[in-house]
Amino acid sequence: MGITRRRFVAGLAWSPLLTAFSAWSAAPMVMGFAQVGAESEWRTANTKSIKDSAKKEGITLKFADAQQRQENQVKAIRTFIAQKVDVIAFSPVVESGWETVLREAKAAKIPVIITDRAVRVSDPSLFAAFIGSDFVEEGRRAGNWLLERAKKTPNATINVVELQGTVGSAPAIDRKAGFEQVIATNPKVKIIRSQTANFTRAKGKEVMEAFLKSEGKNINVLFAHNDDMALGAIQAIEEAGFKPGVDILVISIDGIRAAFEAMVAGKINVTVECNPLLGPQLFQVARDVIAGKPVTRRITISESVYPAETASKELPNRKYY
Ligand code: GYE
Repeated sequence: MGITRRRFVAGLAWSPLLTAFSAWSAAPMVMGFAQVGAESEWRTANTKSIKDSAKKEGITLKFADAQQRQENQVKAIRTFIAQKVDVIAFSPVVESGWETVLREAKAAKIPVIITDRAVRVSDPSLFAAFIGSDFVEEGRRAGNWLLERAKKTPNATINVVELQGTVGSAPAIDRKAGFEQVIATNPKVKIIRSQTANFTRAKGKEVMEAFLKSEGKNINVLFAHNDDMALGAIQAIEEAGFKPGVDILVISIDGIRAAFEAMVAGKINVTVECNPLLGPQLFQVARDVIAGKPVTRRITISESVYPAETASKELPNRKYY
């Protein structure tokens, strides 16, 4: 098929149709994508969105799963450079430490698109665009929900325990900052314990167990940086004999299907949406970057807040697993 097509193109060399035709016959775009890992259902939905969109668009996708380790991502990016892919995209596990490998991509003239999590680099020309959510805003939204809720008990102190995402990752840093910024306006609301649980269910359960052991009844609210950690923590709360959603309010982020189910069951009070379905936009931007068209450098996704009262109505519409 390839040979026949090439001969046909050669025969058309004189034709004014050649330009249009060669666009059709050009090899499909090859993208190397270095994913964070498979730590959460958000991530599973994100990976599926990217793989499905690549297939739909006829793009050759080289996909690497870094298992939450930066060194694996760096290795994958170097492999993509050696393979001379057309474009590299990745979701950086942590914010810093990317300058060297991004300079290597630049030297090889391979454009880089960052998705989901941001990078901190001193030279903005090291990547072409960023597509993802405003994590600070997500943290603020979580904090605002709590301040509204706190109005019901104006004299009570509200002790919050926080399950942070991966240390050094943009969503962990930003969600914490946004949440703290908002709750700082109410001196009754205090974070009494805060620790990472690496965005996973297993760790969420483990760290919550430790919080419960040391703080017990003092805990009024759990703020988890993602739904998976909240779901793990809910198990710990139940095993300790408390009612999640009632004895301990549960606030989380992402909006995966399982969180909606937990809200319907009364175990999560609110989830702040973070949309993982970035595939279609990623390939649109990749095409524009390769074609040399100007692109928006920071493309943010619009998202909502879903309190438990909206959960049963919203559940059938949920797409993030
Ligand atoms: O919230 C979490 C995942 O980077 C936005 O990573 C993403 C976060 C998401 O593991 O569930």
